[in-house]
Amino acid sequence: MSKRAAAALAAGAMVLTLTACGSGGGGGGGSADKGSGHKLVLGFSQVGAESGWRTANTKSVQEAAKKAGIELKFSDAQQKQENQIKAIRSFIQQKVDVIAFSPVVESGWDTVLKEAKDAHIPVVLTDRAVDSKDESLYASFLGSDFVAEGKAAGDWLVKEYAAGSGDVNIVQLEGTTGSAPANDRKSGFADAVKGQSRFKVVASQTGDFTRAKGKEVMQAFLKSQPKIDVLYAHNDDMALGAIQAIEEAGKKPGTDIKIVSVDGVKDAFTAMSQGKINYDVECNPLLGDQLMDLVKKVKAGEQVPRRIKTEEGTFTPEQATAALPNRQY
Ligand code: GYE
Repeated sequence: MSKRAAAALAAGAMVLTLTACGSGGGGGGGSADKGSGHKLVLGFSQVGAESGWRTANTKSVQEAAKKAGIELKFSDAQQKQENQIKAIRSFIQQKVDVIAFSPVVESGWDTVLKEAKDAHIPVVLTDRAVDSKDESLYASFLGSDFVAEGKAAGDWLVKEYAAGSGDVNIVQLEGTTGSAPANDRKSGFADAVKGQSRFKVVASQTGDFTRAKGKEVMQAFLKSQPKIDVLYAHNDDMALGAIQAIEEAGKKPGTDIKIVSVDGVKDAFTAMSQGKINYDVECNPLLGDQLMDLVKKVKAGEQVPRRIKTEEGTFTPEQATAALPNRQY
């Protein structure tokens, strides 16, 4: 039986018990709801397991749910929107208390979000945003400012080349097509170099946030582009894949081709300490505790902010090397 139905039954049973005066028509038969200790049930649809960032994020969510005493129904969408839509519909059917999800792409959510709303199940967005115009379709969005991240990467580049005046040829490895971090990291970066025609993005293609695709696309860039000065990768995993491609092509990553990336995962910090990545913009995956807090508040009907931004920094190789021993992800 669903929690909600069980709760309704239990409430009905209480009224019955009162009128029937101790006839003991208990409504609690076999349900996990013990007395008043109803465990909040959260349905969580994760993007996939495409990157080190994602693995850390999943772990954070799972650990935080346990700590908060929340029953987590976890579903991995393997980077496919249709899987997420299916998972959300299944959560609705199971009548979970709250649904949280990290949308693979930004668009195409209105129908399923409307279904959740009609079922009176609040939805919290975590990590990635949707482009729905109707703000009543979700309670809050917890995650990073991806435009600011892209801007920070571009600002670094402008400073790095401040002394020269020649053209700077940039190749860009984009995240998953249509995803909020790919869209925003691209536009934030473009904004930072806008109006300075010497910064030329000579090739830009998706690497789907994975090492394998990052490597594959970088190999193609190396073949098609006669001169590459800089690689801007929308995440560390693609940068790490690209580093392999660059090395296999007999070039030195970080020297022959400068690399600026986003995330700040441990493996990237290691690469930075070896001089292979020049700058990394942090994106914090440890959202679990904040998410559970938000979920509880939403369920309790408390007012929550529509947008909660994650705090994050940037790292030079020296800073990354110093942070490496204590890096959690
Ligand atoms: O940067 C990337 C992951 O949505 C912020 O998704 C997240 C991004 C992260 O695959 O590594």
